Amino acid sequence: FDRQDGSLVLAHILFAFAALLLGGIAGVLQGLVRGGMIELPAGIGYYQLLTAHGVLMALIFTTFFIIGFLYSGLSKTLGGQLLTTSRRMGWIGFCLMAVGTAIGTVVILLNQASVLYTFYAPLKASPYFYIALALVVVGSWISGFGMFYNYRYWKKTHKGKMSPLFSFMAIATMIMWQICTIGVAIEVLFQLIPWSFGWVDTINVLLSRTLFWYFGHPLVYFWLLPAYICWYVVIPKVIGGKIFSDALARLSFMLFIVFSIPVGFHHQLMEPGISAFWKYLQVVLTFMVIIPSLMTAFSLFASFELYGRSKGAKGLFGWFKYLPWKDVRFFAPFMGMLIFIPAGAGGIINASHQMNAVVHNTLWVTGHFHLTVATSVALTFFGITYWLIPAITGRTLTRSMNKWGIVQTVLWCVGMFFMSGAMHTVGLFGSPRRTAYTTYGDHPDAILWIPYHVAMAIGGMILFVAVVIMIANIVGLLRAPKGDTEYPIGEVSETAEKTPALLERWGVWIGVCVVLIVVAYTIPILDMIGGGVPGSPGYKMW
Ligand code: HAS
Repeated sequence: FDRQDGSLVLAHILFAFAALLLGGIAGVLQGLVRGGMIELPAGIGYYQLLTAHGVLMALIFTTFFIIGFLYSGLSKTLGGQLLTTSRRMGWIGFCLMAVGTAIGTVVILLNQASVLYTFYAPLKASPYFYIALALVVVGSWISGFGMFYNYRYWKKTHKGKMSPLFSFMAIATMIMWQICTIGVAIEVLFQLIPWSFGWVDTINVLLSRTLFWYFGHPLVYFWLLPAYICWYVVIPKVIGGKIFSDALARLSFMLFIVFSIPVGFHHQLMEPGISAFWKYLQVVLTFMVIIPSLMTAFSLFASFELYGRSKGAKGLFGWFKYLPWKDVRFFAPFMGMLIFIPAGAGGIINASHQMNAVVHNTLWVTGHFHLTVATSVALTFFGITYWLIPAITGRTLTRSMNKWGIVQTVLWCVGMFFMSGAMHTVGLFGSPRRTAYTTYGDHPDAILWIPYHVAMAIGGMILFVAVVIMIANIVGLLRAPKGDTEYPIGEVSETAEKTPALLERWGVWIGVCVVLIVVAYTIPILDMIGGGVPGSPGYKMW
């Protein structure tokens, strides 16, 4: 692996895990507070810690890890070395994001930004928190442009050729990211910053939430797609098999570009001010964005089965025992996949309007995203780390570190079982998300919830131990014996059909994406700017 590229990647990965550690400390503490097991000293607030936890884990850990991972794959698959300009842009992006993170973290720790990771108005933070967010977003854009620059150069110098699957997927992920972050950038620059500096007195809350969710839902796919890259491209190689179909993999990523953005209203189904018709339309589109995940599930099963059969497996699930269960590079992402089945089913429940009325703003939703991003995605990122760090530093994963990796994965799953299981269950009993410890004046319902909150805290403690082991594993990887570690990139199965050129015509797919965004958002946003839909959606006739 190119040494200069390796430094860029390593900086991102180490920064990501530093954020994970800090976010993990905040997470376990707020979990213990919520469970009524501790009280915070020195005037530290529950919401302050909850904000630090959400921002550092959901926004910072993910973004740094993803950009580092995508850069590594581009370096590997587009000729073994990044272009100098592209690498420089990666460093500029990294520095801006790091400065933004440092400012944001300080402001949160000073209790000047206890607005949670969604920073909904009318909760108001110090303007410097929003400036810090803007720096992170702008930094990620520069990194994204660096990737596009490298990719375009490759396409120009390889006329008529399909780009390598990893690089294609990385570019698709970043295109989605660049389009969706425009929403949050407008919210931050034109609404939150002027309002928090006091330049304007009021803020259009509904519009700000809408701009946030225009970004917020594709954000979850920005987390997911790099995990999918690992599942599609890396895992087949790790198990010794082949990628089932290049065309199917590319199609699923293009469908994510098309459908992942015009769906933000499914986070706002319970909000007045958006008429029922537009909510309905965006729920239909949400059901469309489930399709590429179902295609992914199909493709993964196919890869596993093809490999198993090539080894002589018989029957429907005979392939199961041929998978490399003792290899953490496979085991951690596989547990992520397995858990994504109930996690995704939970998402489909959330997206169904009537059921959303039951679960919205309850701990069920917190349970949902701890299975999706904090398990399926996080475990996959951990699995990647076990080969990525050795591959870029010229070291090897030892047997004992592999074993610790498996222990860490198992602990993560057990901790999440308690935490997310309790969240889902007590959410159905009505326990709200995002509240500090309270018995609501000893209300019988709230008393019933408490044992579940304690189970959540116990799960949180197990997860914290797993975070510490992960950090120790990373230190171990950095000091591992010198040697060569493979950067696993799978080959496509010989039986796969040829990939149609349409699947690399970016303009077509981005065009469809823009049309859908315009259709799904123009009228509702005009309504919001023009004073809103009169009455609540239930009273609207269309
Ligand atoms: Fe979600 C809320 C709907 C996926 C994250 N979601 C959230 C929030 C977050 C989040 C963070 O419609 C909270 C936001 C907040 O703070 O308010 N979500 C969905 C839907 C999907 C979905 C329809 N979410 C995700 C992913 C996330 C994520 C992915 C992070 C990475 N979500 C919602 C809705 C809300 C919501 C509403 C708002 C709730 C409210 O009221 O506030 C879909 O994309 C899910 C599709 C997934 C599948 C599963 C496919 C399975 C695969 C694995 C195959 C396994 C194999 C191994 C091969 C259909 C690919 C098997 C081996 C064996 C041996 C069996």
